[in-house]
Amino acid sequence: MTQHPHDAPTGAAGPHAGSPGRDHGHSHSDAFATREGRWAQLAEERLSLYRHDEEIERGLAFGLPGSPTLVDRTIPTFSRGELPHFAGERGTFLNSPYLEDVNDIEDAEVAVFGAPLDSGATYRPGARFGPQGIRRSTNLFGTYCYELGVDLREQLNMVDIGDVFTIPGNLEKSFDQISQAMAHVYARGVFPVILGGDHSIGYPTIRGMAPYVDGNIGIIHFDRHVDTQETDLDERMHTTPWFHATNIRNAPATNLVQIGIGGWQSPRAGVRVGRERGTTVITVGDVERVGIEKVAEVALETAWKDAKAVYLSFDIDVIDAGFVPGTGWPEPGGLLPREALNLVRRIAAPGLAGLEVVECAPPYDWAEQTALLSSRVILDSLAVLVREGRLGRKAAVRNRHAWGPVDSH
Ligand SMILES: [Mn+2]
Repeated sequence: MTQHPHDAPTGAAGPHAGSPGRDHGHSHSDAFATREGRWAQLAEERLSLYRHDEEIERGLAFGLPGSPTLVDRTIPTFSRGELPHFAGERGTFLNSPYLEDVNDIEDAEVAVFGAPLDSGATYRPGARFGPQGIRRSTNLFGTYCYELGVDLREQLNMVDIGDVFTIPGNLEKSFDQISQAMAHVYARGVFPVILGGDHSIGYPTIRGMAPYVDGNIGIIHFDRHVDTQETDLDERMHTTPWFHATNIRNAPATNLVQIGIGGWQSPRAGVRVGRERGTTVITVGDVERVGIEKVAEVALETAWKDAKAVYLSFDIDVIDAGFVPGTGWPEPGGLLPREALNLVRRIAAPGLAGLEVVECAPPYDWAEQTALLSSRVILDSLAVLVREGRLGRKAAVRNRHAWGPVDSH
């Protein structure tokens, strides 16, 4: 990675890889000393403040210095940059830089984009507002995560490239638009993060990246529903993405792992397809019985078997309906948020090729809780990818307002 003097080193340095600083304190056992809480206290010290300081300088230049009565001279007159979190509509995912000209995408390492589509919904619509709701929910997050020991603003060259122009009256044209967008990002070596949209987008996203993967793609799919039937209500809907995605030559069903499946919304047609094609289904009961660590291990083993890339498709309805009212098919009895985030962190660790979070429908949401959890799935995945050294290595060359590592001059 390009290393700026102010940049913190990244790399496989999680709490379970050992304590970054030798802690020979006597009040706790060694095991306690290597725990996450202590590890993170030490890890924070190594994170740079370079992008933070740069943002404050820019804020003062563009937003004018604050009034003379303010003691904190980093505060501008007009809010620019991160603070305060309640001021204005920040607009992009986590307030990351907006990239208007997508021809410049190669300058970034990660591109976030929305696929605002709910024409594939067979029950509640509203996921077309998902990208908007997810972005807005990130207004209350900072760029630093305590227990993951990562600051995305300092470590990850991420941009928000806005939304795909979907065609609400025509799913197939929308799929074509989404595949074309995905191909544009993925073919240029940029890591895609897609804000859904209903789950029908799972097919066009895989279709867009597949030609650029030199080998098989494994898919790790979190959902209460299998989504493997061929059609629903006579069309390719949000209940059908994996039937069509696993018809793609290098996205075999045997590399499809489905976690959190269960409940009373399972069309039997999809179950038959999964049985015939050999998908791997892990229920919420399986997660309870064998535990998160083992489930993550099995999922990774299956998805990565003879594969070159693994893609994460996360349907927010995999989480118990009590936590995610704002979704197209709420299903009680799903994963707890803590379980889901723990699983996602383990699944991201060996590396991902991209990820999507789908089925967040803000019109049914309360207090932004579904959008907040959707954002957490993305943020936690990215932070783990950075911490493990899978992302966070590419410095921007052209973007003056970029995040992430800085080229050594
Ligand atoms: Mn679902």
